[in-house]
Amino acid sequence: MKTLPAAFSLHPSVASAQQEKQAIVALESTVITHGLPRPQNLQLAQEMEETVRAEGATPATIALMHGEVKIGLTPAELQELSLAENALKISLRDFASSLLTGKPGGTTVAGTMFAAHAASLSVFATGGIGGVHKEARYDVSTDLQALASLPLMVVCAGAKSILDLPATLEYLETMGVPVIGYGTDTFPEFFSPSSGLPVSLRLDSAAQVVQFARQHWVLGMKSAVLVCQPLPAELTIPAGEIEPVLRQVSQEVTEKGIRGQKVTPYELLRVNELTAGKSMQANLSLLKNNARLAAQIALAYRD
Ligand code: PSU
Ligand code: MN
Repeated sequence: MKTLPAAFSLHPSVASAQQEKQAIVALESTVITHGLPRPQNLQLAQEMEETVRAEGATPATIALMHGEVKIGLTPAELQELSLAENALKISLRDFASSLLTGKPGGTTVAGTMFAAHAASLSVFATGGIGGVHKEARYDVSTDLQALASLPLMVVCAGAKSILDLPATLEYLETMGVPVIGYGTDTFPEFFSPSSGLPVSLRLDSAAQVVQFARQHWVLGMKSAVLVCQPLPAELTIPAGEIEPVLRQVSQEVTEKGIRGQKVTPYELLRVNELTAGKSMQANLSLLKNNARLAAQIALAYRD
């Protein structure tokens, strides 16, 4: 195990799980600080941790609090984070800002991957990854850069069709990131019906995912393995319903001049409002599904 940078702090349950070589699943926290409203954010965070534990693995929710990079939170810290008014959204450029100001921060996919990798964790569950935005194609999420350079298995539900999905997949291909369809041949589009865009490989079990990742890394590859699990079909929102919403939200982003880190949280909020909460229901369900699969992968990886 590597020595952790001084600002890191491991929750005792994560430290002992590491010592005993138990399965650990890293969980992100932008979904808590910027992705979901209160009180659903805290409830979801607790349920994701419970889901991981129910599978026999240890959850490590990652966040920046009190000037530390915390790998695993206490129940009180999770609650404090969920209520924070001044939380920052922490991608790679934002760690030092949070540590120096002491402002709490929810880590994005990129931020969580960075901290998880520094703490020698290999499995991470999230909802959707960031990608190339439709409104401005030069707005490319740091998540893609992190996926290109940090060797973790990242379980997600694909990406939202609010993004430019063909461009996002091209970027991942360019950067050498395997995109695994878990039980699917096509890239899942979050709560929308499938994109029809091909993944690089379909796999159907946690054991196969682990075998693939080991092979990828044994070769010396440095990238993540992105595991994309579709939402159950009954929870997807029909194309005729979701597409006008996505178009409207995209137009609002352009008209209001929303840029940078604010784009994704604005879009999530508006899609939820315009679908009368359906998108959030789907989101909550897929986040827990992903936590479960990540735990199964972490268990298989330990063997
Ligand atoms: N997509 C979602 N829900 C989310 C995010 C993306 O459906 O909560 C969050 C994730 O934390 C992701 C981040 O890493 O937004 C991407 O933000 P940006 O585009 O600013 O990199
Ligand atoms: Mn973005």
